[in-house]
Amino acid sequence: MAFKEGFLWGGATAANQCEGAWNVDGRGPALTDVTTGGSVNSPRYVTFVDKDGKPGKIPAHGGVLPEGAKYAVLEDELYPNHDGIDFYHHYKEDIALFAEMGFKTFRMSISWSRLYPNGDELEPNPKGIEFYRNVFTELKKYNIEPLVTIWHFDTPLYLEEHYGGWKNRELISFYERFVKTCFTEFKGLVKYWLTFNEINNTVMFLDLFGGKASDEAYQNAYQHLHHQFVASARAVKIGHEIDSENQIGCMICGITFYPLTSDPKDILANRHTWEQNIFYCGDVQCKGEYGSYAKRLWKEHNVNLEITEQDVKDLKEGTVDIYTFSYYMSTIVTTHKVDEKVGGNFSAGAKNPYLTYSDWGWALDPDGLTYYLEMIYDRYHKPLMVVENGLGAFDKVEEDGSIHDPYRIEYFREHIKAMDTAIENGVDLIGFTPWGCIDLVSAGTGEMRKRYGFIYVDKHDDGTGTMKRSKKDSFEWYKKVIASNGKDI
Ligand code: P53
Repeated sequence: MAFKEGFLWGGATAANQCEGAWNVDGRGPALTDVTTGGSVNSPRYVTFVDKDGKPGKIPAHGGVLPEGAKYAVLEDELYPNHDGIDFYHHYKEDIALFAEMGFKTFRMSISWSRLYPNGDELEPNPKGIEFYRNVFTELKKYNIEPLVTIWHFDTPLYLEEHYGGWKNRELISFYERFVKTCFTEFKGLVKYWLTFNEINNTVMFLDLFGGKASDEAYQNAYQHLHHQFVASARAVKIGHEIDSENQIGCMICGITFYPLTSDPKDILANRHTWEQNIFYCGDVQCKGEYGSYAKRLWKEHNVNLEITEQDVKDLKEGTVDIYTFSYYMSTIVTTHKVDEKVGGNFSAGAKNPYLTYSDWGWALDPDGLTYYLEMIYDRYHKPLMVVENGLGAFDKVEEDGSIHDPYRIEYFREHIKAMDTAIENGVDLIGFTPWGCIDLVSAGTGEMRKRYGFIYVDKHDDGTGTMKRSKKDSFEWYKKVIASNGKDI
């Protein structure tokens, strides 16, 4: 096995999906707090009251709030992110379990609205800072290096409502204030940072799943992204100024795209899909400027971006130190009509006859991970980290409390082999943090029953559960993998 000495084995989570304590110690709400639970067949909804005070809901992906409506928590709805798995009150117990598995690193995110409840305050909430300092100190106790995502889909709700979210340039300065606080307050405790989780989702999810988005939707998405690129670049600069030890990365939702046929039109469409969905963001964040194809993408949807001279300078000066990404699946691109679609959530494309699919319709494709790693390393020559990967599955608790999850072990075994191959082939891969190392709320469907963890949490979709933690079979297996630095899989 080719994993280097000091390879960062660990696990990954996000604040809004695990912390719970959504309104505790001065935390303000985020969009996820007005988002209901869904399932593979039914979407999550965002809830609101309209201008006449009548309750209503819109689909979380692609829904548009009616004129004059306000986001609201409704009485007869369930909001899984409100409780998460209550990491807020269980972090010591959870970190002890991570340490038992031998984690070298732990990926987590900071809830923006825990530090700045509305997002536009001048001073942070001391209780929020105290919580994260306690978590980082606890990790240090076990020599676990925190890997901190600054923004993981959870812009404070107030900024969404009063400023219109990221399509408003003002968000850049609020984010800047937030990151300055993070870098200053947690200096010496945290060295690895990611500026925006799966930044490319904003444009990738526009038309990946069947429908065609409007030009206006593209305009907003590209302007939103531009503001996040500038915010990210400024964060990199600020982070380096505050502590030259800081290693700051981008985070891309890594999907490997394949053409369905050898029709040159499919090959070209596939290349263009990589450009829009994957390279567009990585190129700006790694190379400091838009790719040559960006003009074509904007033209296709009549997009006119507002880009200032200062923006161009910031992008150039704020390139990331490392490239990180999530990897769950590959997807098929074609210009041809297809009979059989995959179904499931986030996977409406053509079915790949060479692959099998998870219960949520996600293609299981370890070779796609090797492909992605090799392709991206060759493009940027920056250290890479796979900061999410894993199998969302139904787990069964046996009468004696044990949980047998050989399917998860098998999944990871194949993906670890895929990483090993890429390293053998020259890729500088420095870390691996499987997603939801402890069960948590799914981002896509809001479910608890879509479980990823080595650690099981007794929490269910109807809101019941004791929050008790227990080890699945994969827990001991992963412990062995880490202890042998990836040799004993
Ligand atoms: P869930 C879609 C496709 C690939 C990754 O996803 C995605 C999504 C959005 O759901 O998100 C990442 O929970 C994301 C995590 C998320 C994880 O993948 O839908 O960074 O927050 O939980 C897994 O199964």
